[in-house]
Amino acid sequence: MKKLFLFPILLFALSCSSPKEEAQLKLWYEQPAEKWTDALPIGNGRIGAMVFSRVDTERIQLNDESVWAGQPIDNNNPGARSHLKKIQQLLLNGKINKAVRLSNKYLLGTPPRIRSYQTLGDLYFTFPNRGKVKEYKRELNLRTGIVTTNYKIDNQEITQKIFCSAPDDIIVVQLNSSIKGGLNFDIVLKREQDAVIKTEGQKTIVMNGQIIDKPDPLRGPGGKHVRFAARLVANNIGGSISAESNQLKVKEANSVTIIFAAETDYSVDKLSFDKSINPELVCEKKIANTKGLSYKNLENNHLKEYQQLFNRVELNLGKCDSDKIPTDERLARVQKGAEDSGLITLYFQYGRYLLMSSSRNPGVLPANLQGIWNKHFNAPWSSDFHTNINLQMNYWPAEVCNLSETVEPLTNFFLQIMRPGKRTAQKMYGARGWNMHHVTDPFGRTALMDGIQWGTSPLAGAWMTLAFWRHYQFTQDKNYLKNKAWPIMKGAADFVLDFLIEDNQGRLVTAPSMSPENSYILPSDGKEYQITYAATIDIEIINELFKACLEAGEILKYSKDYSDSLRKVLKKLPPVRVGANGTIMEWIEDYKEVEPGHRHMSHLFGLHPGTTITPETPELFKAARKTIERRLANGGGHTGWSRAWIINFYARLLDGENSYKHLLALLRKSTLPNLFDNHPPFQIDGNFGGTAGIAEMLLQSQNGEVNLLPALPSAWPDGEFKGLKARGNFEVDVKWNNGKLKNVTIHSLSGGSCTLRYMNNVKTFATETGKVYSFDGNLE
Ligand code: FUC
Repeated sequence: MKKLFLFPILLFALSCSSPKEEAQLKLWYEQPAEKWTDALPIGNGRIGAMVFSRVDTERIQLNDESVWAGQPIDNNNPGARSHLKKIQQLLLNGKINKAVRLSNKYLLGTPPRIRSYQTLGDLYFTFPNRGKVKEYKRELNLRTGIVTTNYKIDNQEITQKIFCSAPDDIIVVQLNSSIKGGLNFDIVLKREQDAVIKTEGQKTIVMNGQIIDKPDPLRGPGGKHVRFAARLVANNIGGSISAESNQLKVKEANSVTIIFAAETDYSVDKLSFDKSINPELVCEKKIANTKGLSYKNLENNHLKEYQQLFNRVELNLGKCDSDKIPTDERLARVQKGAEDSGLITLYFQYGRYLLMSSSRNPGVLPANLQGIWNKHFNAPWSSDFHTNINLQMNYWPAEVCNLSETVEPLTNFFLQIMRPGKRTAQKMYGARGWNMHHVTDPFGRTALMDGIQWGTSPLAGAWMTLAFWRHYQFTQDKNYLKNKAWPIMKGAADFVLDFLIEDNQGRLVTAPSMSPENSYILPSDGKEYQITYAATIDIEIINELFKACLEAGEILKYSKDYSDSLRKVLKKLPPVRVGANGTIMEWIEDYKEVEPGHRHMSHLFGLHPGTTITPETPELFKAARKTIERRLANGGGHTGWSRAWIINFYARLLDGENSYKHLLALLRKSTLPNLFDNHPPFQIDGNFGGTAGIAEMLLQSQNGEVNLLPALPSAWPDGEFKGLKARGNFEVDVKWNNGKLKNVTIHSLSGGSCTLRYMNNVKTFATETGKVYSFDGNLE
């Protein structure tokens, strides 16, 4: 039995490791999407859709990034500041029970929750009963960002193409029939609540809506909130289109092109609705702008912008015959035990695609827990911005995968979040600067939310700022550093400076604090708690943030007194320590954890995404490995994002075999047929964390060196990448054979010194902007 089972798998694995050839980069299927997680996503960073490619009734589920329930309110608990000292003293003195009681009453936000990101609605094409469908195929081509559906009915061939254009900010669908007059269908736009849908003239459907929130003591007062609109225009070649009972009827057309626009009155600058925006007019304008442009013109506009970003990176992990197998079957084979390096390449490039499609201009909000793709009115975790790992993880692949532009919406959002964040710092903690907790929405709620056991992460904002520092490190854009990153970083550091208090041993500590979202057992009463003071992650975040501020301060020639004040504080922080069982201590005391297999591994922040646990700190480096092993031995890595984090951890431990093992586990246990990450349910952070992990295995640059193939697994003996980025603004191309570096080319985009490392071989050389430097496997 066993032998029989293994034989085809072995064959399959072998066929994937022969010489290289450009991968197809297509997700493709031989049947329409049944479930939402079979459908294929498109997006331009602001609007997007899930395409089902169905034959009887095509469904295109629509999203606009700012269709959110809720409104701006100040939900900081008014009792926080006056009770903070008391709570801090209780925590320092081990009176946790009392501290919990007071925190529930005086720290938890009022109201304590946010509302949900919502679907925009659905577009349907309903066809009359037709004959038997043959030769069905649907695909998402990552090289073009276009979803194509093809099938035959009798002698007629139908083709549907759909893409979401960033330059024109519209969705474009084209249907073609190989037989003249062969298209007969109805076009229907729907939304189950808060919207009115009508036709206008004979070829246009208009949706106008406004989210009506009911009063909810947990989420805030009710009212009429975000206004939204959508507009679609259908144009035919041959036949006719007419309006009838809020739908469009296509009769005997050869070809139909549909242009769809959507808009809300949300303004990121205001973190609120802006009543001066008329979403209906904006949609009209966007559609009017396409006047005179053919489908081909629109497709060309899209391709020009899309490919300029997408084509920057090539990855090849070995030729893969399995490109000839539909993606769902391919995934199923891997889930049964096969290995498929081509599927990993596809997963990697899909991660880049998803980030571009959910976070780029014209988008103004960062990618949320589901990117921009959400069919719910009340989504799991509100499809929100979770800042105790998830939003951070979304942006891990951005820089290294040569998609720096995707960080723009995140930066601009956080430049605004600083305002309510400042209020929270002041009102809750009496501190300067700004802070937030573990969750926020587009209206910028920054108070402590959900419950003190989930939300007591006053340094979540400080963690977020590292994405902006990283953006500078990779792009060397000093203007960005000065005008955008620095104000956010400095604001977070100012908060930390004021928030820290002295503990009974004279160390500077954070209080309240927690290790997201784990609990410990307090020895004195044997009970389980979450809140404490100076959880290890806080210390690691401060180390990282201050290190970044010191470097940034030097570049910007910021005041020396300020840098000195940071250095002084760094010296008084408690050290990150190793506990009795050889793992990194998760809390300030060597407490026993309630869930040793917890999905969060926050005390490993210093290893990844942080940069303070390295081979140069051998004791912590060793303990970090033990920490992961203990989590894994107790069921860790069970959510998609948690598994993705483990890939990155092992890459930082320079352990390619274990990175690879968990990459396979991500595909085997946490990946849906459309290659969306499965938390469960669908949550996009695992896609982004997995993509970053693959890059991290091939190239690292966090500690002053460009480390080539630092965690290459034996499963990828031959391969090549082009266009990955390293800190210092270097573009890196690498080829390897038989598991060994063959050659490397560095494109220096900002000049400066470059230090290359391959295993124990290190080479430093000066570079000039725009010049290219090539070396062989010995770095000669
Ligand atoms: C964190 C995680 C959960 C989930 C949620 C959105 O709180 O602990 O697993 O991913 O975010």
